[in-house]
Amino acid sequence: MSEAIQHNSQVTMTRHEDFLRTAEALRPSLRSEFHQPTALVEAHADTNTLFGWHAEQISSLEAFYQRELTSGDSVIVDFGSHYVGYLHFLCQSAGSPPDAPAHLQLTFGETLCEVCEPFSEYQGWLSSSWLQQQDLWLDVLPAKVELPRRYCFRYLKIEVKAVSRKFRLRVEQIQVNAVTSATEVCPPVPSRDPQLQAIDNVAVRTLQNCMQEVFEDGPKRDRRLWLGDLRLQALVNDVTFARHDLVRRCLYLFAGHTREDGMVSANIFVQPDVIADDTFLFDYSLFFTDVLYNYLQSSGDIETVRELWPTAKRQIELALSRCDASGMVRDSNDWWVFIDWQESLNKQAAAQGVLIYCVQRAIWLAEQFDPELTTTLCDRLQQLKTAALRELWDQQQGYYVSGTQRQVSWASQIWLVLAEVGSVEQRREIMRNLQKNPPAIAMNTPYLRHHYIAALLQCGMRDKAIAEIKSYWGAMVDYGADTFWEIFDPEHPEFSPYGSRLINSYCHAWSCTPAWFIRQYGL
Ligand code: RAM
Repeated sequence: MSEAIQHNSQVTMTRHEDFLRTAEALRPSLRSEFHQPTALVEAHADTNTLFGWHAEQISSLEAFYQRELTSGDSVIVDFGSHYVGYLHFLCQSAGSPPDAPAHLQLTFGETLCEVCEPFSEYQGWLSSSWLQQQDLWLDVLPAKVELPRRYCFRYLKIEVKAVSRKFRLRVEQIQVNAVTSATEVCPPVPSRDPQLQAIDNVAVRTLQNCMQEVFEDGPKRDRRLWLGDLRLQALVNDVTFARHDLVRRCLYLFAGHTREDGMVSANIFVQPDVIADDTFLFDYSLFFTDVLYNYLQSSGDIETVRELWPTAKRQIELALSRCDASGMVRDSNDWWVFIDWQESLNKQAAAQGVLIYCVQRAIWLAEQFDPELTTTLCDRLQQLKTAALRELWDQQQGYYVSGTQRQVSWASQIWLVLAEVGSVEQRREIMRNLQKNPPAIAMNTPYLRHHYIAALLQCGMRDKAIAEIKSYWGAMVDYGADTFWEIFDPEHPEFSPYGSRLINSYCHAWSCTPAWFIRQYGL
């Protein structure tokens, strides 16, 4: 897997204690709510479903609570929707006094396939320790079980690995104590379109379940604050839960632990202490500026933005230092920029687009916080745009090309359109061309799809944007998604950038943006 994240343990990092203190003071308290399962289900292999399984309801919860389980028994409990939280249940014995410990294995699935396909067969390149499973040995029965680990699931498989022949087990009072930092109320979706309403509903739940002590990318994996995900979550948060304080906290977390030269990391750990990861991505660092700019628009909090502007400015300076004398971002083969999970994608053109997009936001911020810098930034913006047109535009194909192989991809078009390179008519023509003559290097994640929809809307192609939201996110809803998935390629349901779909996240921050499109644009 050539795209596997590379780490560099040699980097020296700097802590900015004032910023970290501000972030700590903004740590949210979590709201919790108990939920019970809805039924017991049985999984059947089914090639007509996307992931190969369908659930059939086989018993009520009440009936299950009467059932006596013995070694080898296995059941799947369905919670009816996706939850993030702590599992509680009561385990009783039946028959003779329990003369041996009870060994249970619990497996948690955001989707049915995770509780049906054995984790032992997992061969992806991300650690298998992400797969959600827990063994329990209960020495004393009855036992009130409260799992200390947070899990993320709709389905819970309970397997009785071993009890003695003299007694059986009854499981009762199963509950999840679901947690989130999202507010209890969310404004209703204004759309009258039932399909968009359904999509919005799933999108809002996705965001809600990712909102914990930080905006997590996915509550199953990586359970972590990533800048690229934060940027999209903050947009959806603006039009739903409006927890601007959580966005503010996340901005201070990124600014609080940087590389020695000031570059912000691509992601942050917050336990046991704040630690910026040693992964640095060109686009993610640049997005600090965009998140800050949007935060100012939605919160009006001038003081925070004044304090964090130097961090944003530094990201722009560092990114500009990657450009050659002609104003082109230098390409390379290592994992330097994200854009999409797409192994064959050449990312130079898209990176140029991201840089232009973020320099524009930096100019808007500089006008207010650093007016003397504005002219220099405007000159650089012009230089970057001119270079993009001169070096990347291929008049004959009607597309931008990328890298020495002059590759044509969706990502390059989308990002250079979002960067507002070329005339308005030229940008519209590119978006139309993507329909007529789709590049082979496709979009692999809802993350890049988000940018595609944004580009359509920016070009005034509202109907097309709605149709695309419906066909892509609507398809996930039709496939039964309770929350939106990290990865979805309807043509290749097996696709995972990590080598197995068992480890994909099925409640993923970057997929929740239809709620922003629907609410912000009044779709
Ligand atoms: C994965 C996660 C995360 C994303 C990074 C680049 O680890 O899915 O959301 O931002 O990749």
